[in-house]
Amino acid sequence: PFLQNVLTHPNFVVGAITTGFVDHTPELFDLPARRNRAQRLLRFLAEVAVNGPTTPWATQTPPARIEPEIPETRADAPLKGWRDLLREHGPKAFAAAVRAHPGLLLTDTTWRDAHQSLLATRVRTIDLLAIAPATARVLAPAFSLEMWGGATFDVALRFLREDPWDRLERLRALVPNIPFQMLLRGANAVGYTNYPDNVVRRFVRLSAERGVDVFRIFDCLNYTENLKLGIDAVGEAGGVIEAALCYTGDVADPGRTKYSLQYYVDLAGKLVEMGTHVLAIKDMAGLLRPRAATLLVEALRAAHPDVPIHVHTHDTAGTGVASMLAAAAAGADVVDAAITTMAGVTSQPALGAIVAALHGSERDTGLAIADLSPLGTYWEQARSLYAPFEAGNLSGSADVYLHEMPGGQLTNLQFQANALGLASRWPAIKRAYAAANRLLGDIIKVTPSSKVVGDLAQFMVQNDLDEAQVLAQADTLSFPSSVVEFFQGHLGQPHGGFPEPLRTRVLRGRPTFEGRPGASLPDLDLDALAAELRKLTTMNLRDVDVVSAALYPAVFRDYLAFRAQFADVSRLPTRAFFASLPVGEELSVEIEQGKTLIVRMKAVGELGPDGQRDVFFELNGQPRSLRIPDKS
Ligand code: 3PY
Ligand code: ZN
Repeated sequence: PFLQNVLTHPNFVVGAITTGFVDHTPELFDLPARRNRAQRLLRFLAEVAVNGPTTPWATQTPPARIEPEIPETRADAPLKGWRDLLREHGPKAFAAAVRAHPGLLLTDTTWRDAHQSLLATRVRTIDLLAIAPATARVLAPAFSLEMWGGATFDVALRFLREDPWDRLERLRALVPNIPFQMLLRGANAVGYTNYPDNVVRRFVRLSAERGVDVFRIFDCLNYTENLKLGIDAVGEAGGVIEAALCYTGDVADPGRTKYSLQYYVDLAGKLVEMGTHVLAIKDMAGLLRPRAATLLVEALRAAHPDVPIHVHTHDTAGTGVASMLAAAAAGADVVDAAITTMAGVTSQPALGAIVAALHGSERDTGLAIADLSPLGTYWEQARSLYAPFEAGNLSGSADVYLHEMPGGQLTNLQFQANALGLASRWPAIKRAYAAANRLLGDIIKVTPSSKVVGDLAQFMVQNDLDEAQVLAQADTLSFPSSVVEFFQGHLGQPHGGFPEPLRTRVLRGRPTFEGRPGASLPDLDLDALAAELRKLTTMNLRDVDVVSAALYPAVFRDYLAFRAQFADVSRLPTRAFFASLPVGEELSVEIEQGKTLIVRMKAVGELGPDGQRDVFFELNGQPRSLRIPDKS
């Protein structure tokens, strides 16, 4: 097959072969995939040794040299949990049982939002798998584990070079008992734009089939037309529908009237009418203060006594635990928290703190601090492997009440400002963010509407424009495309309409959309896409891959090319994935269950006249070497 590949390779056919052909053309090695897996992983390690990390770091700090302590689990203990009830009796009975449960239930967000908010979403499957058996046991009483959705899908393919579906399937196998929860961006699915309805439906159906149980569905403008698509798709797939009210403003402040208690109660009424099984309050920035939590939960509880209420917040200012306790006292059924060593600041409030606070009370969570301890220890150590991606906020900040940035975006914008050498402008960016929000009409800010506000804020800082200047010069400024598209109606219709005269001045006659933007998108021909992808890869193409390609066309093609060149790098331990393997250090890589490679890097050679370096390894005791072009 190797010879066959050489003979039929397009470069060979057209005679474009150079002496480096075989080295530069790794896809020649595709067919005997098993045999060449080891070779391709060595190629990856060699590539990182010569040219540095394939995933750029955000800080100067390397991954720690540590093997996180994995708690022992007793294989004999039976695994039971809320998922058993869900599977046996369905979403409606599940919701009723949750509502009837006296204690406060918890969702652990460590596997999704916590690392999205603290570590740029970089946590890899291998480190989730290591702690999954212990998590399945310790958190068996939990409502759910949030482990997918939001940015995890994109970042897995784009930066971690691993398959998000594979993550879902492998974790599911280790955690059969606790419901898995994902964050679905309504018509934006797990992306940043509107997708055709058939893509959203197919994505949701496959997610449910592969193991997602609870779907938290939100829309970045709380636009019910967009929400309806997600709600219907989850309903058709048989999942638990958890439609979310995205929370902004302050319902306890009589001076902030745009997003009032009545606004949220009305919205909740529509979501219940549309068939949601659970109501989520999604406080993506951490603005829900304890008093507001009391008012909001009490109002929703009074309006919908039978619908479970699930509250999500971020601990950005430090009020997270207090707000969740207030929500619990007011009648919330479930709250989100993160394992304590992955909690706080822009992440969720600390799970251990909530458990301790309610211990012995009517709302006791049924979890014990001592049992949680090994999970905390594991994450404390595992987190240090991700030091290159630490957002690095050493404390919370009550500034969030002024700028209202979502937790994930806050760290992301800081990351970008640092990368652009604009770290000293960070205070200006925060002020500009608040100003941009006012200019846009005080909108709900969450992916992707938060990006519109962030883009306008950066534009204002870069061009030294204040709020009044933007308004005065709007006719002539060349606004970021996300801002123009927002005003055109590409995200949907904001509560209270678009601000005028700014909209007219920004659009200058460009077309506008009324209603749900996705409604005018034709269905995507998924069969044609599958056929096209088959031409690109010799990999066994699954239905889920076609959906990945529909959601992220360029990113997925890039992932396929990477995978052909370097095999499944998700099998590499995290330190070896992010940083060059130190010479002499032994690495063990389980490429499939029971099949382990022992790799030792022996040396990186001098730069040759052809611009390449030899990298010498020992693979299971045998010498191997690879030539890698030095890109420096
Ligand atoms: C996401 O969309 O990724 C979010 O976490 C929104 O809060
Ligand atoms: Zn969040």
